[in-house]
Amino acid sequence: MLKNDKWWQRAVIYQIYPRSFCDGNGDGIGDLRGITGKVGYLRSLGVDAVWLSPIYLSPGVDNGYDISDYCAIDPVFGTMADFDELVSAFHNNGIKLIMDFVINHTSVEHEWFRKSRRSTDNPYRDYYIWRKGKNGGAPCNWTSVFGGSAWTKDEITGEYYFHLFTEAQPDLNWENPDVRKAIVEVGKFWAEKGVDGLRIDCANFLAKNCDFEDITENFDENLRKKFINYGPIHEYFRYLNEQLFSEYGLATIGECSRTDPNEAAMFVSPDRRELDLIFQFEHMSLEEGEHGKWNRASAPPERLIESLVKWQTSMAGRGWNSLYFDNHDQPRMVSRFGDDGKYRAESAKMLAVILMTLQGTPFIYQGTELSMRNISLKRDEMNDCEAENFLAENDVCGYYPPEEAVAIVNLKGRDNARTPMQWNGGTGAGFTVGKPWLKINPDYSDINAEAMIKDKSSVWNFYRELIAFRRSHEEVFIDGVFSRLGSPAGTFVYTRTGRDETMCVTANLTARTIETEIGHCLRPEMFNYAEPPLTGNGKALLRPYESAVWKVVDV
Ligand code: TEU
Ligand code: CA
Repeated sequence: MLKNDKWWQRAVIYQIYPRSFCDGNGDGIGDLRGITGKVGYLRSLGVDAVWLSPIYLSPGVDNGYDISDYCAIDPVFGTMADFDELVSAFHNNGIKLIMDFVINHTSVEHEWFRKSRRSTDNPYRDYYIWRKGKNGGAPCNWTSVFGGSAWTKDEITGEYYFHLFTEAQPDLNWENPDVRKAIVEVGKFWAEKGVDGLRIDCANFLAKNCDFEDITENFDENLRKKFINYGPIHEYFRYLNEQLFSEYGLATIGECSRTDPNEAAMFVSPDRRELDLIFQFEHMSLEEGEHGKWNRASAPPERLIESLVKWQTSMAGRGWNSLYFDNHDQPRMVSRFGDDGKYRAESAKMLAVILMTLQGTPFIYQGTELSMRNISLKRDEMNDCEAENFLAENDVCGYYPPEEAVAIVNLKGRDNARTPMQWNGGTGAGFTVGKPWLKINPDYSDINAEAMIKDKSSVWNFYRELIAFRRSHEEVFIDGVFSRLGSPAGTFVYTRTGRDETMCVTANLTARTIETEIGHCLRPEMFNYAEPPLTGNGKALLRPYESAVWKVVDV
């Protein structure tokens, strides 16, 4: 019997970015039938659930995170019949489905917004946030997450609407109970189609301080306080939980950037009946500087380790952690936290060991199981609206010389995660027979699923073994208490102590060989070099990016 026995606590979840996963009809864009064709692949990898990034009708300004109809499938991805087929294929293979629930904003093309903008007194006006301008400009000086003003003037009524993201993504007005009800109806629609869970986009941004006063000092910090984990946010989630999540037994994961463990517990403590999990961002924000994420810096491994330890210990007994090192908004994890050159395979496997053995629910982003890497794009090859906004702003403000800005986008930008999945070494990488919508990483001749599945020592096979290993030691990896042991900087050594067994994990996050204490009586179970780390006198010698899982055995 597990203490934490909910399906989403036991699951390994795989994220699919549909546009880049598999193209079923040769138009260069991934689609639903492409995904259905890969259910066998997911099953053999061993994942329990899939989180699907948006597939709803959308003009595609933010690749589907700008929705014009919540209850329709975008034709680029297929039809509702294709969706129903996908749900059955997943369920017949024991895979649950989590949909992206983008409820902070819609597209400007959504019917609600088209009605809303028509006049100041129409019934949909209050579905969005409209204000009169001030002194010939925007109602206040707040900026959007993607740069530029958070307000856009609409010619029809001469008023401004509020948007935390691009101007094509107007924010819904969550203060309006009709909006909350309408969103519950959307959720019900998908729940009735058999969906098992929701990943809630920008979950902690829904409530805003609608006084919209100018920010006069500490701009970034004070701006965040206006809409991150603001005021009534918890009321909204209790309402959604009562009306929707609990009603249909949906698992929920809220995307919550800039949230500390205490705030996190307010979302995920079971007694609060709000969300099951959140994606917190601390370990994704360690490198930020003056221009936010647009910064060359990388974080020293010790900072990453400290952040992981902080969340392991502070959430224990209070709420469940989600575990991830990348997603569709982040650079590739092996390029960011490992070494995507000489030690690509070793460092990808080392990160996988940590991902699969900390307490929480691990998320694998598509291609990470292949150790897919960042790509280097020229400015005109880029697609991401966030990068585009930053580069345009940089042209005006000159934060960086233009080539430097492009280099930074290549390090930190979201297109890195969105290049097509590399299925084989043939033309189009097995992703498409057409022209791919975004450049395929030229490394696909070596880094691809077909080659890696055949190679017993590949990153792919290591993921598969780790998932199976985790499952066969479920009690210790799910319920077991986490405890960090002292070890030299750049290494991460911890134990998980369960009812019947204790596991010890040793990981070297650097390219140096480092000796660390590990104690006696450890039996290597999983390791990322051909043989386990060299041990003697209670010490282990960890080669570059070497990691292992050890079982503590009786003397
Ligand atoms: O991201 C929300 C978010 O906070 C982003 O600013 C994220 O931190 C950023 O992309 C990282 O650089 C969600 C989605 O995951 C993202 O793909 C969407 O673009 C965004 O919402 C708007 O819907
Ligand atoms: Ca297609």
